[in-house]
Amino acid sequence: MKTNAVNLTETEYLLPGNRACPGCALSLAYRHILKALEGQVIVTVPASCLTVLHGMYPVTSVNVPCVNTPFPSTGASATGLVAGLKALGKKGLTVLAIAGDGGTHDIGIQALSGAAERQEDFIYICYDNEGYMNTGNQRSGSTPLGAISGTTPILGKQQNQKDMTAIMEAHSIPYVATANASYPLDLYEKVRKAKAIEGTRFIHVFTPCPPGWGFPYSDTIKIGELAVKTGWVVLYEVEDGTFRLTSASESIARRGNLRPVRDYLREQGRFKNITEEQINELQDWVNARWSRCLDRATSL
Ligand SMILES: Cc1ncc(C[n+]2csc(CCOP(=O)(O)OP(=O)(O)O)c2C)c(N)n1
Ligand code: SF4
Repeated sequence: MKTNAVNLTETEYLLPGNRACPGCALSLAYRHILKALEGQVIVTVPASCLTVLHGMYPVTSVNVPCVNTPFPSTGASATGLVAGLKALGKKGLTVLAIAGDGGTHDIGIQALSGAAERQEDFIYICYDNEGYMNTGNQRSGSTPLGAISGTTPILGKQQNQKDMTAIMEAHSIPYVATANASYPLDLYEKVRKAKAIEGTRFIHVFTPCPPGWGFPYSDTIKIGELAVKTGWVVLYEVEDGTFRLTSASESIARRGNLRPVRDYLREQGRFKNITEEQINELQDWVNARWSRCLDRATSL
């Protein structure tokens, strides 16, 4: 049965009163990720906004066990947790490694790539707020072309983001998927699916960040939806090599009408100095990826 707002589990693992900013998409995504894992999970997380959300000892807003790991080591930490559970003969627990884009695309890529190549048995979720937000919005390998950040002031970043999901797919792991906090049920179902699969599973979750991206706290859901409606984010999964568009991306593919990427960019202060040339470059990038996705979506 498909998950909907009525049959979604009511149990909460992310409790009220966490330390994330108002309107943070990470809180919404994390809430649904933990619901999907039903508390049967050990989380490992490097320094990030998520560690801030978890809280400072002796208080925490999360009622699942969690290991804080050094920034480059999330894949290694998850590998060790899986080995430890096996040595203890403990079954039925999922190891969840979850890190930001800085901790995934850049600093944690080596440990993650090694673990995926060894087919270690854990779920890795990258929540992507397209910058090192916890330390004041420095540019990361996921910050887009033209975006202003703490380390790309005035002119914005001069390179576009790297496609981490494609990099993970190239590791031939059994499950990779993209998701978006504005589509929490799609995210929930992908985590449920990943939970039932053995081996390294990777989910990339788009999580808009109001203060870092320069939009009002009340617009988080709208920004996430616009990302999908313009093709900036494509919702899909690849299970054992089979590609499938999901949720709103699948509906758009059937109707065939992406909105211009300009509609997404103009809502955010970080793109206030973007040039026409850069907008055209981003539109070409979006178009090229969308047509690759349509070519792969055999079920359409
Ligand atoms: C080795 C190391 N370098 C730098 C830091 C400082 N630091 C802590 S959190 C953070 C930003 C993390 O960015 P990201 O992984 O994208 O997660 P986000 O903060 O955006 O949630 C940085 C640079 C650190 N803790 N360890
Ligand atoms: S800085 Fe951004 S990602 Fe971090 S807690 Fe605030 S809204 Fe969330």
